[in-house]
Amino acid sequence: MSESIKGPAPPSTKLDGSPLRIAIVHSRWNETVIDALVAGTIAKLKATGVKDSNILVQSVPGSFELPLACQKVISGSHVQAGATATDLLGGLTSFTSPNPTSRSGTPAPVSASMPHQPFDAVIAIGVLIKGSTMHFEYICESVSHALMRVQLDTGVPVIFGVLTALTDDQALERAGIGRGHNKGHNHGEDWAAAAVEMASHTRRWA
Ligand code: DLZ
Repeated sequence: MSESIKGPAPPSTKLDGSPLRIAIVHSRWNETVIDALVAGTIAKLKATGVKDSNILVQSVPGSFELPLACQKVISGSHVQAGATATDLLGGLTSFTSPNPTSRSGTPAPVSASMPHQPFDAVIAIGVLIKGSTMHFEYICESVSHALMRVQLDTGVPVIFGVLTALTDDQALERAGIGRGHNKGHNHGEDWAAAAVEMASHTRRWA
């Protein structure tokens, strides 16, 4: 069988994440897949030079909650300097360590003296797997439209890291943890690269 031609071409310039602040907002539905995707995303962000301290991770219950959380994370980062952490997060108080192994542990509180620092991009990660009702279709449709709206309304890139899989295997393979001999590819790596590239572009376009 011939190899697939699908996938992104590499960017024309080397990705440099060293000056960037990136937020990851992820759902908790289908946790095995989510964990692999978030880990892959973080690993690639770091590989491009994004500093540990500039990666923030926020979880929400399900994919339906991603757009509002992304909007709050972005708008929270635009409050005036000197705001408290509570103001900064716009009510979202469970930012956790970027270390994926500690994501399910007790959330680390954000320092009350945390200065105002906007995010250069937000990566929304969710895993929707089709069931026997129309739930999947409604959530896929509304979440993809709403995430697009958040990025256009705010001008901050929101990376679409939402898998819309018809089967468990499709989801596992797109997180690089397929059950067959082909483990697949971790799409979190692509989302991280897209975030760094779009964040760099929008810094220049500002
Ligand atoms: C309810 C639900 C269902 C059935 N399936 C998924 C899913 O596959 N992936 C996902 O991220 N979330 C799912 N949810 C939860 C919804 O996204 C949402 O959290 C709830 O409807 C509460 O608003």
